[in-house]
Amino acid sequence: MKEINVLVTGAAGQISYSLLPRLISGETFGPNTKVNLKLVEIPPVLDKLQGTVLELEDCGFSNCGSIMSTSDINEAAEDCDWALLVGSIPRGITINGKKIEERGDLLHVNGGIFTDQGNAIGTKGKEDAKILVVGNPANTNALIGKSNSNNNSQLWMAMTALDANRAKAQVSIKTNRSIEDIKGMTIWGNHSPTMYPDLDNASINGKSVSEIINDSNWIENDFLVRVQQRGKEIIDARGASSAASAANAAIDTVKNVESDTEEGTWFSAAVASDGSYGVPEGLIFGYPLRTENGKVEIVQDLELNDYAKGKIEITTNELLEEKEEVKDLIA
Ligand code: NAX
Repeated sequence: MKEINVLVTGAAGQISYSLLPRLISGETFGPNTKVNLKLVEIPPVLDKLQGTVLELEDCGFSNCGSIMSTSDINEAAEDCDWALLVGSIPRGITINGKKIEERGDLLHVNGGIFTDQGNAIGTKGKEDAKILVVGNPANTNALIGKSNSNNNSQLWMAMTALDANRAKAQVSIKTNRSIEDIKGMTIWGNHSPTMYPDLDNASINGKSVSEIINDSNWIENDFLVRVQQRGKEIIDARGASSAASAANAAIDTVKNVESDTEEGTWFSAAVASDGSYGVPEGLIFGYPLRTENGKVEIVQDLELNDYAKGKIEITTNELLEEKEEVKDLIA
C-alpha cells in the first residue's frame, strides 16, 4: 500500500471532527493508500485531541496508518504530502487582556500562526506538498503561509469550495436540477462576503446557469447575498459555524487536486495569482481551476461582463487591503 502523510491543524476543533474520519476511511485518497495523520493543536487542547484520536482508532479504518498528536508544527510538518490548515483563533477571544474583535486584530493574530506554519511546511514538507488553508481569514493566511514557506514547488490554496457548494445547492433548488448537472461553478476572489459566485460561466447541459434562471433580480439580490452570507445564516441557526459542510468542502478540494478534472468543468479554490484576469500577482485569489496530469492550472479565457468585473474588483481590493494590514508578516 502507498503511504502518505497528512498534517491537520486545529485537529480538536469542530471541522476536524468531521474531517479526520473521512481522511482515513479510504474515501479521500483511495482504497490503496495508507494515511498517516499528523495532528496539531495548541498545548491546552492536546488532552481533548487525545479523545478524538481514541475515536479514530475505534473507527477501525483499514486505511488508517500512524496517528501523531503534537503542538510542534516542525515535528508535524516533516515529510507531509498534504497540510490542511484548519486551526485558527476565532473572533471574540481575549488574548493578553485584549479582546480580538476588529478584522485587523484577527488578521494579525491568525496571520502570526501562519508565519511559523509556512516556514515549517516549506522547509520540512515534501517538495510537491499541497496545502489547503481553511482557517480564516483563509486567503490572507495562505498568502502569509506561502510567503514564509520560501518554497515555490509546493501548492498553497485557500478554501472556497464550501462557497461553491453553497452556490450549487441554491442553483439546484432554484432550477430543480441535481447537483451533478451543475458544472463549472467559480467563486472569484476572497472567502468573505465580497466573494463573487459566477452563474454566467456555470452551466447545466452546456447552457449558462444565468440564462437558464433568466432572473437577474433573483441572481443579484437573493442568490448572491444568500451565498455570501450563508456562513452567518448557519451560525444564527445552529449557534455554531459550519462544520460538516466545511469538512466536506475540504475533502472535495483534496479529491479535486488528487485526480484530473473531467472535461467541460472545473473546481474552485484560491491559489496564488499569476496575473490571470488582471488580478495582481501573488494574491491568493479564488479562481476556476483544473487538474491536468496532476498539475493544478487556472482556467483561462472565461468571459466576464462589466457586472462581474465590478464584483471582482471589489473582492480584489479587499484582498489588497488585507495584504496591506499584514505586510509585516509577509516574508
Ligand atoms: P474550532 O474553534 O472548533 O477549532 C479550531 C481549532 O484550532 C481549536 O481547537 C484551536 O485550539 C485550534 N488552534 C488554534 N490555534 C492553533 C494553532 N496555532 N495551531 C494548531 N491549532 C490551533 O473552529 P472550526 O469550526 O473547526 O473552524 C476552524 C476555522 O475554519 C475557523 O477559522 C473558521 O472561521 C474557518 N472556516 C473556514 C471556512 C472556509 O470555507 N474557508 C468555512 C468554515 C469555517 O468557518
